[in-house]
Amino acid sequence: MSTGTAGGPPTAVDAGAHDRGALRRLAVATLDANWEHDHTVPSRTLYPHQWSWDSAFIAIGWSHVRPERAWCELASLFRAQWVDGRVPHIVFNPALRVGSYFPGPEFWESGLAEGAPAAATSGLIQPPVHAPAAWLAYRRCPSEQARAALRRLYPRLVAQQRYLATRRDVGGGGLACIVHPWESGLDNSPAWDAPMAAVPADAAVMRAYRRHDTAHADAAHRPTDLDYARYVAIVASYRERRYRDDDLAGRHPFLVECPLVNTAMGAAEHALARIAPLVGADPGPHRERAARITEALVRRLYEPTTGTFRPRDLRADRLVPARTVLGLAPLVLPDLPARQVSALVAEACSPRFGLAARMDRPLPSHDRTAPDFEPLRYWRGPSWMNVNWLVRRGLLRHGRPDLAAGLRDSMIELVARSGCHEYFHPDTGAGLGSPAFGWTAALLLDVLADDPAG
Ligand code: 2M8
Repeated sequence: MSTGTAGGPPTAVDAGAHDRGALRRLAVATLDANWEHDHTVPSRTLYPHQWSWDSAFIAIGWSHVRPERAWCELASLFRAQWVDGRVPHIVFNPALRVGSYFPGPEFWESGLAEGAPAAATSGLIQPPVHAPAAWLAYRRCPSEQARAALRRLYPRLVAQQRYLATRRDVGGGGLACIVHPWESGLDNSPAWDAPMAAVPADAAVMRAYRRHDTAHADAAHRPTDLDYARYVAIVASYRERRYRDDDLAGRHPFLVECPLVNTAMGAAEHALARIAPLVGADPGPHRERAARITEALVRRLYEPTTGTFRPRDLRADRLVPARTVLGLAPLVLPDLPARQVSALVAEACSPRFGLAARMDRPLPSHDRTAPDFEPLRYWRGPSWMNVNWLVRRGLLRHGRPDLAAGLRDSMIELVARSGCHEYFHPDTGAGLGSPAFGWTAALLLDVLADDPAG
């Protein structure tokens, strides 16, 4: 039933069979193969270190099969938290050779920054989905050990939120801004094209570096050299000031309020409100902050004439034009007002995203009808398991189990057909990117477990 390469994890399950047991085994084998002493790598080839939001999704998967690993995963990530509260988007494994990933620790120079941890890390963040992950892991498998782990994590999760809500509120409107497209997790989304176009860069700069990704994945599926030249230039600007956030507004080339990052920040406050009583803390302030974040999201990122949430480019002071899947993220918020919920469901069910109770194609990462929709290129069209998972949770939250079921079937179908790939062709469902990818396996376990019949 499952196929595999000698010594490696299995790679696919007979597409027709939909044998839930085989799918589960495939997912567990993928996570096991990516486990690395105290964390799980997203991919042995493309991403051999620890990534921040990957670890949160992966912890949810571990909670279904080896709950102690869920807590170990989160604990190892938060050991690399900076003194200011930021949780770095990459924690580098010192045992790996130089050049095993670009940009590696020698590029980031985190050790020169004040308040950086002993481990080498990047200086950026990713969507703060860790508190919801911790809450789900606890709820899935509550125990004294789990409660003790939550007690240790809680102050760190609070510090992470404080960092985002204070140092990163560059726009002053109650939302956190991202200072690099990598912070969104949707690196080369068309959402970033307008703000990125204003970053001066020359693709030839990349001749000085060796990209690691294009040695392991088709270059036509990855960001371009010009994208990378801009990524490098934005990091250089932040690194020059040792990743300080004090005068970002005046000088930093990329400052954007992202709907996904801010939705995650709001969802984190909701999760902390559930965790607080378990660890002897007051849930009240979390509830208040959650309400303020939702209100700020609607005020600053919702565009009423199109009924969409879009990122706000703080440098240009306008919403970006692209309608990407990032705009569906606020559905996750339980207190999103009914008007915005209806608008997002309409957007998701439109031909742009094709959500349905019976989906004929998977949910894409970008508007299918847009001229810059690219079915093969990374975050510019392909379907991703983590985004599907978030949208599905939002649909369940807002009373649309019919649509949530359609999305769930589509997610299961993708893995049954193609294996635990990093992302999938949005028309054919063919697997793209890394073949044995951590969060795909983890979130598959979670959606499988959600079905009493599964
Ligand atoms: C991708 O991002 C990294 C940079 O952080 C890369 O392209 O090298 C993104 O898909 C990101 O969301 C993800 O966390 C990371 C590891 O899976 O890979």
